[in-house]
Amino acid sequence: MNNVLSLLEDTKDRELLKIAEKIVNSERISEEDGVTLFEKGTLGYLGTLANFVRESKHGDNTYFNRNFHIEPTNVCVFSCNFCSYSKLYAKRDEGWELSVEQMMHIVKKYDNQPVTEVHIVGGVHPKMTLEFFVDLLKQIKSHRPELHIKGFTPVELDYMFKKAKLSVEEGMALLHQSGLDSLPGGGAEIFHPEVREQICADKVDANGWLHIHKAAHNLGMHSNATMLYGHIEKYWHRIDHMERLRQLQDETKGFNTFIPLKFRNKDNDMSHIAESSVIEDLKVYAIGRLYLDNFNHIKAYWPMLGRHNAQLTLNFGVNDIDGTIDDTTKIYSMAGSEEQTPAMTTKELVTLIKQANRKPIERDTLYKVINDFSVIEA
Ligand code: V47
Ligand code: SF4
Repeated sequence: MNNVLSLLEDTKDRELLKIAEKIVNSERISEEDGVTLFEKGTLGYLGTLANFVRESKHGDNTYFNRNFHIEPTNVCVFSCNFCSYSKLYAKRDEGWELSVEQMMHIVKKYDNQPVTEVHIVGGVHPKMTLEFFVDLLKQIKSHRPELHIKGFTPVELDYMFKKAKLSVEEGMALLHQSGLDSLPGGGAEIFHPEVREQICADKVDANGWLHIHKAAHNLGMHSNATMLYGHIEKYWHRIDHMERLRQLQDETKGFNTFIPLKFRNKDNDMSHIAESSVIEDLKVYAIGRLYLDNFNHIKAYWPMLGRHNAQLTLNFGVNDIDGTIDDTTKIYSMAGSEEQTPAMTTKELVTLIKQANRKPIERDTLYKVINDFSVIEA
């Protein structure tokens, strides 16, 4: 423990030293501390501390999951300014909308593949009702009962529950009974209304997002949380966002993973905003690790961040790296991620993790170990 502080002995700033002491003593840092970390923390300082926390929790274990994605539609009634889908509602003919049958065809394509999870997320199409998704969930479960279904953001859920005239609790219970196992982290963006009203004014607000995750947690489901950073938000908006997540996690313990998502600026209404630097990206991951002391896992989603930068994050608090099999999720390639090529193979991902001197561990959605690739060949 003292080793970590001695590594930081060149840090002259008293405030930063105090925060470092809190972290090595497992004391929670305050919102003010969080902002100070963004304002003054150097990459070396933040990396040392985030790595200390990461290794205390997980050693070198670096998790990944074999999953595939279904995007039911890219048409969306909402108009988030950062989204490269949103303009499609007016020109719906140019978008796609999959029938339950077409989605089942995708599920069946993976019949003989060792995937453990399907991640379902897309735009909000008025024709895709709660009933439609209940049918989809039931069909997936009857075809492949052990496949974990992680699906729908509170944006999609809020819309379908309201349309079905059900409360959040009733709607969540119905989906859970129909086969939905957990919720992904999307739709969170930045919670604070000062930012939210400028980037995604018309969709579910912070309280609505948190309410839906809480309802899922109360049913025993787990979920993830994201934060879309690197656009118009200030440091304190990021901390406010993480604070709201930390508070709900104290209450429910239902979150598995925090996933910072780097804003990409191609073909959307925020294209004039420059993307964040790699330095800033690494700081966000490290501070996420330090602030969210009650989250077990911090995940880098490489299709969005780029595989080389994702590899770097493994020294800045990240212990999970997502995206294998055919993860060519279109929302990212449309938004300008350089990762347009098909997914990394398991072997490539294992190599990437080993190059960072970490242990590649294949997990299921709930972090049960499936294969330890530090002792077997990929
Ligand atoms: O909520 C949209 C983001 C999210 C852009 O839980 C953009 O395991 C950057 O949440 N630049 C949806 N990001 C995806 C998501 C996710 C992804 C991977 C794993 C998990 C998980 C969740 O995508 C949206 C939004 O924040 N997004 N447009 C953009 N231009
Ligand atoms: Fe619709 Fe989601 Fe895009 Fe917003 S981010 S416009 S809710 S698909």
